[in-house]
Amino acid sequence: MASVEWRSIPTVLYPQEILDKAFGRASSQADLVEDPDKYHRVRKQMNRMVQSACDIVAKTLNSYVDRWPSLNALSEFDRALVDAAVGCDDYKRNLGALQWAAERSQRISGEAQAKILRLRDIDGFHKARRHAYGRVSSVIDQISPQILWLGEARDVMRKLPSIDSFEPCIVVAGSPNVGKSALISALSTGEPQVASYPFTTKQLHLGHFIHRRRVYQMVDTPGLLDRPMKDRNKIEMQAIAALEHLGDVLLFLIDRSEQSTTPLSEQDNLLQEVRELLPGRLVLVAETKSDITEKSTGKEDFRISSLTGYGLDNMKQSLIDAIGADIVEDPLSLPENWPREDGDKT
Ligand SMILES: Nc1nc2c(ncn2[C@@H]2O[C@H](COP(=O)(O)OP(=O)(O)OP(=O)(O)O)[C@@H](O)[C@H]2O)c(=O)[nH]1
Ligand SMILES: [Mg+2]
Repeated sequence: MASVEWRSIPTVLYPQEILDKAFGRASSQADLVEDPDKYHRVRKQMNRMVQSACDIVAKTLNSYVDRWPSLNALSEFDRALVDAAVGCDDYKRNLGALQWAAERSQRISGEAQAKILRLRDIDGFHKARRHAYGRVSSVIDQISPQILWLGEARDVMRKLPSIDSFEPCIVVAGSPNVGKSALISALSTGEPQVASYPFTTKQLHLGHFIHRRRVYQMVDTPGLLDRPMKDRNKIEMQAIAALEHLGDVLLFLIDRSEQSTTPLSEQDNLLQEVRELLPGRLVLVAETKSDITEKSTGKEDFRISSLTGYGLDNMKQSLIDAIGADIVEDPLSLPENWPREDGDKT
């Protein structure tokens, strides 16, 4: 499964905009109708107007349904993010309402066209068209709260991190200011992406490096795994729980430098909490900012500096080994010394 491109969720038009677009295009369609006989012309025009207006309404609504990620197809992490960000139930219900309205609109179109077919006077054609427009407007009116909800949800979801759940992922945690973002930048090929978790104001960084054609993603956890869990609200806990489904290894950073804004004892407690929160998860610990700390205490798995690059290559290799994504043999590659078919067959 590739990552969900949250950024490409389409803009949702306002209810009135949807109607304006539909009626506007329908009018220009009617203008194209040519028939010297007024009776037939008007009949065709009214027919065309109803048909294209309803069509555009239905197509617009269905395009949202189609282009919004389907919850069932999401990874557990992404689903948990959507749930924490906007609520999965509302998400489903509101998209469902659009689908309903699209179907209604098609039905209204069919009914109006059948009616115009039966009518025998110009006035009747106009009336049938107006009636159909009225019905479509009232359908859009009815789902207007749902449309507005989706518009707002889109703005929230656009900022979610896009993580490919089928590629390795390193989750980087630790108290505020320990150097999480700096490390992701230092290890990243290119500029890290900036995203956000639901309901934290802090921006998270999403970086990656490539090793043997695999993309190793690194994701930041500011505002999530950076302070005691006891005073967390439900939604924050949910976002944290989402991390259970993400990542192959958790890299916990400890800052022993003078610069540290969190006492060491608190950082240790947090590490303990994180371990308990994500049981079964491989946790590796790195001491950061080695350029400004005293000699290694030897307590952590790694000692690094994102500033000077000290220890980074070594840690990166250990992470790759720990994840073990390489171990799976590429089924397309042949072992060395494999006899070639075009070789000597004599
Ligand atoms: N000397 C030194 N400073 C570092 C190093 N890594 C990060 N810093 C500094 O530490 C401060 C915090 O770094 P960030 O990477 O923003 O820390 P963070 O953990 O992402 O912080 P939050 O996102 O607020 O939780 C910045 O001023 C960095 O310049 C390092 O290896 N050496
Ligand atoms: Mg940061």
